[in-house]
Amino acid sequence: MNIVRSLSLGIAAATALVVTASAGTLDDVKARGMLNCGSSGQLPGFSLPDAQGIWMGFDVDYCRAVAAAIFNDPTKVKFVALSSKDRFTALQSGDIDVLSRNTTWTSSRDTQLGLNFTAINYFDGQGFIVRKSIKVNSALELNDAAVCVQQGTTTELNLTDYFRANKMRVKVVAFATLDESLKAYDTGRCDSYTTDASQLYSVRLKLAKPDDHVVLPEIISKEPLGPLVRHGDDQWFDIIKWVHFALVNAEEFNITKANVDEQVKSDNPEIKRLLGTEGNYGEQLGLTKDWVVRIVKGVGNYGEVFDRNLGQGSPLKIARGINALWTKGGLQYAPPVR
Ligand SMILES: N[C@@H](CCC(=O)N[C@@H](CS)C(=O)NCC(=O)O)C(=O)O
Repeated sequence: MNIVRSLSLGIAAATALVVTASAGTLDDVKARGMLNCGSSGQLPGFSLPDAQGIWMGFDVDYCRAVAAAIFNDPTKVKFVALSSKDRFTALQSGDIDVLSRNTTWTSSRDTQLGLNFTAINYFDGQGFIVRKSIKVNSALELNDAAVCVQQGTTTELNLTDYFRANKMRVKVVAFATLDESLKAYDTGRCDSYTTDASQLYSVRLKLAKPDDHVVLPEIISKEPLGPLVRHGDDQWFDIIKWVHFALVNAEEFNITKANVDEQVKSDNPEIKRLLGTEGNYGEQLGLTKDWVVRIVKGVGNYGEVFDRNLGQGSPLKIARGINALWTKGGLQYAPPVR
């Protein structure tokens, strides 16, 4: 594979190894008593072990939600830290059951890796961070800038595309790990660091002096993020997809961690179907009737997961923006349970 092609996929060496899952991931996970979940482990708000080594974050909570649905226990997850470059091979090889790691859904990744994107749980877009001291207010003022970026990401190609489209020159300074690329930016080797906007808020917290930096207003790409599974196991694909839809539907019907026990008594037919007091929709997925009750008790609804990790209840304070529910003018919309 030539460099341009691998850059355009953002998938590096992962195409070399495409293994199709045998059906039965759910059975394997149950037999193991544990979900194997791949995530970054480096990004506050998305996935980061705390001082006790307990993984926390938005991507982490998606795996906890899956474990809650299967085991009625959100702690039954083994997290595997994966860099941008290694993430797809870990899923292809079966080291993990699901990849929940700030990963952008693109056509090439969806068709060339033997993997399936399940849903978009965060609508993101690429941005730039700069030191306030360089007095730049727009990405269009970055002509001739040195920009730090991480390899194996969609970020690399977007960066060169953007500068070319705007007839500007850029010096791309790419590293394999987040630590290296961020350090290079923090120590002044680069004028800017670029990644998905959500992650800019996250990595900013890792800089020596976060307040000395500003995120520029331009969003230069679409980065729809979501979890992935291997090809070849439609039941597992359905489960990961519907865990996301359950979280979003629970928010839409105002079912929260605090009120779910009350909501189970609701007469509203849509709530009854969602919480399993009517029908057998959980069983149709290979789970139990109360799968959504388990999820919400384990991690809360989509809005609670967002607020706690990324939103107002977190140090990142990211606005819901286009990740608001469709009923509030956003893009988060889940098909109905029926
Ligand atoms: N969404 C983009 C970028 C994702 C990405 O890997 N971003 C880097 C830069 S913030 C990252 O997560 N690094 C953390 C790590 O390697 O553990 C993609 O899917 O390619």
